[in-house]
Amino acid sequence: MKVSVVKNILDANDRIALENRQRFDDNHVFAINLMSSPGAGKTTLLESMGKGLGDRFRVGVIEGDIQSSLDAERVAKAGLAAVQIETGGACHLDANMIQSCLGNFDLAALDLLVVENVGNLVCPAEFNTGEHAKVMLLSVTEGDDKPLKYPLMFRESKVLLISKVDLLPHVRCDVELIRKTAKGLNPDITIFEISTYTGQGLDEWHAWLAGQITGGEG
Ligand SMILES: Nc1nc2c(ncn2[C@@H]2O[C@H](COP(=O)(O)OP(=O)(O)O)[C@@H](O)[C@H]2O)c(=O)[nH]1
Ligand SMILES: [Mg+2]
Repeated sequence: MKVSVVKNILDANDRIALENRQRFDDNHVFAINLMSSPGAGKTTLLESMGKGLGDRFRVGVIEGDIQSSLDAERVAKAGLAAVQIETGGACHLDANMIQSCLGNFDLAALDLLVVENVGNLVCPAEFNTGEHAKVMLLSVTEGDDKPLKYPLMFRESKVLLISKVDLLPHVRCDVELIRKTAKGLNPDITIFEISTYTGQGLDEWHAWLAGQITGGEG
């Protein structure tokens, strides 16, 4: 019984996700679902995208947090159109929550929409929000065993950003092992090593995004 209830919820979510996807496609918006555990650097990355992409593309952000509008305020300061969803306890965003706040954007005026999901390495990967790509961060401070412990998110993601590589001299983390394990789970995953503090890897990440926006499905 419990299993079928969960299945019904996921079916309903997928229906709404398809509607969201249609709206993104109709408006030529490339949409990504940005996921990681809390503190891996999602919002800081968005702030840097404001600088690195803001003059070329029009970027909108939906911020998902259990509580507070701090992240939306941060990215708005970086020049991106931002809307905050407070989930009030829910550990992930779903398609319905995204649909509810799409009306806050002029989608026709956007090139890229980024959904910053609630910090959590598990549940967000289970819910499709209608995005074209799931993108995840794993920071080097979290440990190189995480792909094996939380495989779903690595399987679902089109891109893995290994973040905070500036800290590598100070932590024991085998980046090659992360790459190998992630590729083992998902051979097609694209991997970038980034640091928003030093700027390492950001040009490559922005180039990937620009390629998706101009030549991709969005
Ligand atoms: N050393 C280092 N710290 C970072 C980097 N990116 C973000 N941080 C720090 O990590 C903490 C959490 O960042 P935040 O972007 O809020 O993470 P989020 O919870 O995933 O949105 C903050 O103190 C950031 O300054 C990075 O590239 N290198
Ligand atoms: Mg954040």
